Amino acid sequence: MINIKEHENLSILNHSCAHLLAHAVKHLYPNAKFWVGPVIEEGFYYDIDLGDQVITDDDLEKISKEMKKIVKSNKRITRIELSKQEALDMFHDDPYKVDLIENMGEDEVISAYKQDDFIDLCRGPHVESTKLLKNFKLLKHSGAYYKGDSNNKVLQRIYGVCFETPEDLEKHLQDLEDAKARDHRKLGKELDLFMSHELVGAGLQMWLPNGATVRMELENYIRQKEIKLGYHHVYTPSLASTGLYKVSGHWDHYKEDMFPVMKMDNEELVLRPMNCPHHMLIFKNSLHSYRDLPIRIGELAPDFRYEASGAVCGLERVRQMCQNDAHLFVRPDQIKEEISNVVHLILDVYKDFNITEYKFRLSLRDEENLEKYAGNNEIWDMAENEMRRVLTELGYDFYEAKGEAAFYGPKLDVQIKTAIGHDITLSTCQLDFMLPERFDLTYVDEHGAKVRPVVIHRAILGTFDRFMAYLIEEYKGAFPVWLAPTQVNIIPVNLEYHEEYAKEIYELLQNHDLRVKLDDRNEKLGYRMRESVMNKIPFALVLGDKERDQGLISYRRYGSNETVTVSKEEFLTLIEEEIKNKVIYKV
Ligand code: TSB
Ligand code: ZN
Repeated sequence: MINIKEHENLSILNHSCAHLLAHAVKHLYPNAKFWVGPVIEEGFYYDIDLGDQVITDDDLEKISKEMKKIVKSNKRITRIELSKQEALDMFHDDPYKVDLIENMGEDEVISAYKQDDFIDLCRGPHVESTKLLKNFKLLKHSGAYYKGDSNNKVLQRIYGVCFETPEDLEKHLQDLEDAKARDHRKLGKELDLFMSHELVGAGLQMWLPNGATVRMELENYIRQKEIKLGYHHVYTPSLASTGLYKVSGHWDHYKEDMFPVMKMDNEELVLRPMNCPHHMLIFKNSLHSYRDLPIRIGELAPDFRYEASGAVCGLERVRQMCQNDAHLFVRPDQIKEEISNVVHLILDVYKDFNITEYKFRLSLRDEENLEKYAGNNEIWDMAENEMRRVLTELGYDFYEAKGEAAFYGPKLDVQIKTAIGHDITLSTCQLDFMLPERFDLTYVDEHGAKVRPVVIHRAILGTFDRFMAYLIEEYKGAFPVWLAPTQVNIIPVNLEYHEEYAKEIYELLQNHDLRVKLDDRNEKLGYRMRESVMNKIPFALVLGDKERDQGLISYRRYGSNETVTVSKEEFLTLIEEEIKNKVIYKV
């Protein structure tokens, strides 16, 4: 999808369209007052005060019609420049505009744009006539607090988008439809992957058998990879005493994101938001020589974060998650190689899942809010420079983002854009000089002296929750065979004549460790075939007279209308090869 904000012509068009929207609203609701109408990545919106009125879908229709009228009447759009006083006089009956003007400099030239009987403050530029705005669409409406502050009044926000040609608009609307159909929350329901329930609570998802099967495959997959790379896996508890987080610094810098304390007898326990403190104690549990490093402690570990209820989103942002976590304890001279190993692992994994659209983000501290971070400036400068140097030397393209670091150090985050346009972190690799200090971790160097290791925190699949959300959207719910909850659906053409052979094939495939279903319901063949497609099962086997008499298998792949007939052995080889090679069959 196009990023309208970054595209100059489209940005002007959308900005002008926001005025067109306000113009139409003013005609229909003469008492309307206008706050701001910015261009955003997806088009534009305008925040409007309509008194007590709440905009409905019908209102959107009406406004859209009025906008079309103004487009048709071909009004010239002209720029006017005003002094601050002139602007205050002109907009005196609109408190929102007065607020904007009052915040401008005394000597600033204030510009406004006029089209027929409507005038609005704006820097511009704008198109020269309303007739150029005919390819627009109002998309949705919502409430929005004035200035984003929940103590303020709720304004009516109307979203829209505008393009140069009807074809561009059509394509964009189609893209939006496609994105909606891919939304993992919608597919998660349709494919019985996961569910939530208000009695459990917001942001707390339950993985149904289909989703759990995919997750088990993912867990086995990443664990095996890590074992080969010299990781050691552990299990640690999800609860710990508050004392642990006082030592780690979570108490001072991360408390807002944690669930409140549970008091019991003389203990104070909390649900952990991260696994690092437990892993620090595991490292500290034994003596280490410089020859033992790097030590890589991995865990598929549940964490709990108090995400705002408005921010939770399906599996993408949850309050209980399971990280594909590891902490690497390294010598300073091993930092570069170990970060490089982590990035290689990320890229290797992305190849298996065909993840190609991602960006590396170097997440740095926010120098204006230093209280958010542990440690001093000197150590932060050193950590950030080290991370930047390593990434540059390794030749990776990355952009920098201030204020996105963890409280203990800078991160290399791998950012992706979800189907519905969220920018989220999938994988992460973080450089930490703070926790080794706070936990007083040491190893013995070649001279027999005790020295500090450095810690690299990393999550390749991030969390299984978020990774699953991503996969559902990426594959549009049609998982490759190795991940699919059901890999083969066996459909006997006629139960009376073909069920026995269907059962024989069912057992054969089960004995080869395939996930098979036998659809022996007394339903029409076409119905059972359609359902197999709806469930996005990679292989549907249709077994009739020919297959039974000659001992063959006829299969149809998800996404194809072609039926292919092969021997049993050929089918087994085909599917086992696809599983082994993690083939992604493009629909
Ligand atoms: C990598 N201590 C490190 C760890 O060792 C850590 O917790 N890093 S994190 O805070 O960045 O979280 C790791 C990953 O979890 C993120 O990269 C992101 O992919 C995922 N994640 C974070 N918050 C959520 C959430 N609320 N729901 C689902 N996944 C999340
Ligand atoms: Zn960590």
